[in-house]
Amino acid sequence: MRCIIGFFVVLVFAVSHAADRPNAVLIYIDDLGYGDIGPFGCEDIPTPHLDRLAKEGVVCTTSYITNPPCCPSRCALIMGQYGQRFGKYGMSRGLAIPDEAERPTLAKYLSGKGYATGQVGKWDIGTKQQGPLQVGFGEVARRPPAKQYSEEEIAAMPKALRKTVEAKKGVSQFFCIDEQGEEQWLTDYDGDRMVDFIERHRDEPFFLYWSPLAVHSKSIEAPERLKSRTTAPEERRALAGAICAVDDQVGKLFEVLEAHDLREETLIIFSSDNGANIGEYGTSTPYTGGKGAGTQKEGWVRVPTIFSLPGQLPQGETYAGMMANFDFYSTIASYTCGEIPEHCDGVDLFPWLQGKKTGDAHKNLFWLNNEPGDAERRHLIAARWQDWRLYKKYEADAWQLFDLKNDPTESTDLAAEHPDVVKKMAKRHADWAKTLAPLGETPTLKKPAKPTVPKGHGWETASAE
Ligand SMILES: [Ca+2]
Repeated sequence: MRCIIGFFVVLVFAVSHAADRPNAVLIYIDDLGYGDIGPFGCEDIPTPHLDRLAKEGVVCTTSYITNPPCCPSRCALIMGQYGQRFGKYGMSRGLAIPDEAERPTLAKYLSGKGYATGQVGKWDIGTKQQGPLQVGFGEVARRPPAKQYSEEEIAAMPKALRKTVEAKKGVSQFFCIDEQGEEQWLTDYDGDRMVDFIERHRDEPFFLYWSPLAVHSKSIEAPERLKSRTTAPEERRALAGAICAVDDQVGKLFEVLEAHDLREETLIIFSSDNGANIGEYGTSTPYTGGKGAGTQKEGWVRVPTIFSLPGQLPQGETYAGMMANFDFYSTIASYTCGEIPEHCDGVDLFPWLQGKKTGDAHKNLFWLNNEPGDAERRHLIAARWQDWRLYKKYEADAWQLFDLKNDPTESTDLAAEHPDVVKKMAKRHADWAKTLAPLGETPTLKKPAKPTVPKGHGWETASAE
């Protein structure tokens, strides 16, 4: 009898354990533009799974990254803070992220709470010694070998593709070789790793971070089977095809979660590390700007974001308030563990997404990239408040002011008409800047014995380190 009671106690505990310790999947696409998926108005690239995610979730139309581009954006994301809080004012690639007990990365925080934590895809965080396993992830998917094109394959390529592939000595950027020795589109390979991770950890609380190389340039290798699904004009067919592959993986995610009845206890966050790559014909519609020549405009930092958690978050709704990528940390921490570490700049977004709170999750957001070593096109000093965007490129410049609601393309500078707004926002920016750490020094580190993300197939675990 005691044995039977014991069995039921274990069973009841296991059930409540699953409900109390929900899962989170964070998808962070590289260079996906605000206007390049269906839920954000894109019409020439079919994204049925993202459309479904939006239908079963909340589309966040004023979601920002505060530290562009790739590397700083990911560092801010994983730390749950403005990058400037740890001295990151620009690209600063190789600058360490904090390694402090009281300031854990999101992965370290969740690992410490007993979560199975895994990362798949591009890393680009911290120093060359700070790989996923070193900053708190329990597992990292090894990077598969790249496909090596044969001379015959190269000779048969259209000229532009041939030029790109030859520049890389025939090594493919987006085709890899899978465990069976077959070539596979890297994004598809990543999706299979996501499925594998969830399959293996379905009976325990997990956090999965998928940060694919897609849809970073150059998407030119995108195969016809992907491109032909779109109605994109010729110049953006490659990017469009690459986006289709991203959408496919969201489909795989739905499938594996549903197969194990985990859909309603797994928060899915989908977002991008920075705005559209204009060079690849990405779009920021209705805004302008993006990666490349457009880094001074809204489209560089405003990204397409979707939250989905049927049963707890509304479905088919839009949240138009201001929020930032560092809110992902605090929202995941709050949802999974019921608390937010003190160092976080972010808030738990649930009350806003649920409509319990209205307006902006952050009344003000700030940008400050004046790192002397960074590319000048990326210098950016800006603030957002209500519908206003205050902006200048260099400290010595005059402020410009734009009304994003009535002028999303930032065509008319209203600074002279609204000196009071300029003064107020500039003062807030200056006050915020006073709270930041000084510019960090990027170390010159020797190449580590092992690459930051291990190469091969399968998974490397922290316990094997
Ligand atoms: Ca990027």
